[in-house]
Amino acid sequence: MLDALWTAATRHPFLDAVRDGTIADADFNRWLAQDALFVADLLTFQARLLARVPRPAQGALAGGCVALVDELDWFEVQAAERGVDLAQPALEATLAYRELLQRLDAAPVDVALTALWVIERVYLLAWSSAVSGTSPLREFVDHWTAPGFATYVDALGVLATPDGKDDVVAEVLTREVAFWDMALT
Ligand code: HMH
Repeated sequence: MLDALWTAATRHPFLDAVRDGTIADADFNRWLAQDALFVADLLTFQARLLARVPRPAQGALAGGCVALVDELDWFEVQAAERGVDLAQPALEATLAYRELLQRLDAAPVDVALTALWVIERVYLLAWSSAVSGTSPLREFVDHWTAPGFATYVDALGVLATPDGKDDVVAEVLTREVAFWDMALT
């Protein structure tokens, strides 16, 4: 059941259309604005998690927070280039993901760290499926498949303890599928 969810969250018509260059601007721009909102929510979650992780996890978590701040800058540049107004209301899938992140604030640290690893690993795998070399959206694909991002995901993997945590893993993956679905509606 988890395998099927990993596949659904990392192989999606949205990503196929990005790879093939057939994605509609309106769909891509919708994803862009909602993902900027998600990244802001993720930063809130991660900053709070940083405050309670054990000492050996602080480096990866703190580096990730800085990367998310840089990412919000990057989203603003991309949105400006594409003429997208980022001041948009959060759609249903974004709100549902926000609700999950807020619940994870109160979850045990090991559960929250495992969720964070899934959140990032799923993005690395998802965008890897959109690699083509010719996509007009190559800059986005390159961003989410960069070696530095893969290294970060590996570092989170060392901290994650997914055994026996199928419920939270499934919940994150379900939110990811809904996020791609939203982009294509
Ligand atoms: C929906 N999941 C979603 N957006 C992201 N930017 C990431 C994961 C990775 O940070």
